[in-house]
Amino acid sequence: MTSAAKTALRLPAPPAGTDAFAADVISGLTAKRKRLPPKYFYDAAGSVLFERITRLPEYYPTRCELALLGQHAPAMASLFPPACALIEFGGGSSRKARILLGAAATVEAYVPIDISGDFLQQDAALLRRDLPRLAVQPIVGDFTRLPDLPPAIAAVPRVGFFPGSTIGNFEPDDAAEFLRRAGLLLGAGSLFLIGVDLVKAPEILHRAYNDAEGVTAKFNLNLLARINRELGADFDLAAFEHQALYDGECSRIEMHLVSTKRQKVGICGERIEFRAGETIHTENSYKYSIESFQALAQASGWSPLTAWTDGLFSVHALRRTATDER
Ligand code: AVJ
Repeated sequence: MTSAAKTALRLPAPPAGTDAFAADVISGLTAKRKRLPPKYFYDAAGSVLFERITRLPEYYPTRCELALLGQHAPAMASLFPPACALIEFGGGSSRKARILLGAAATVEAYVPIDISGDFLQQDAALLRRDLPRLAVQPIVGDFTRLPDLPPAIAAVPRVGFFPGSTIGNFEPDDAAEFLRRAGLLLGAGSLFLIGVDLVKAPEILHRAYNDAEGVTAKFNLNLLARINRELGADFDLAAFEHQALYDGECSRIEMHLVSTKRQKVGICGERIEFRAGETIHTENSYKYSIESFQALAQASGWSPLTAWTDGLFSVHALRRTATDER
């Protein structure tokens, strides 16, 4: 087909959300230091790969958090106000919330907020089947934008739940801003349970993000595969390598995709040039000490109540002390 014939063809409208994705990809890849937002890891293929990561022997956070929730759910539940709503930010599945719900029988409503609509509805149906007295009211949306809560729970005290150390993906200033805004959403006196990965020996961190089986590498490279699939780009996946390194100064794991040669990539009519060795920064995963996270929370309108830890991971209970309202 000639290129004139190609352009004459009517292309189907891009799926909803593609414009924002394309805009973020172009702005990230035309920046001086190339970067891509980690929220785009989680398409269907990326979610399956992340699920595999959580079961890797080297990736301790999920196992540790599940064990902490299992052990301390009664203590956590004892902090819940009676007849409350549990609001989960970006959980993906209700696996962790179910542990809390099992220990806190008086929770009336469960409101998971996630961008993956299909998954959210499927999971909600299973939860309704298992816990028929619980009102399950999922919100499809970007949890970082803190959408309005369902009117049915307007008068119900809320408990926030933000597991998985996803808060580590934010820059510390943005994490503080998120905590402040989540406080406005959850309301005066509310409780917040947050999973936070801890600073530890760099070798343990390095192994967790450079697993022997190469699942994390596939997860990272899937971002380029997704850009090829959804935006019609021509990334050669064989010409990029996974890199994860711990920056002790910033207390963060950085993930990158390294261009193994000088190359050009076409995306949405743009030509993006790569030098040999140039990287795309795809993720930061900040690690905190118990004290550094509590200080961040305190500065963001929350007072630390308890932190449960096994030395590798931590789950924090915070009480809202700020009195400003939405
Ligand atoms: C889901 C953001 C917490 O930072 O450990 C796992 C994502 N990246 N392996 C993390 C991830 C590489 C994960 N979070």
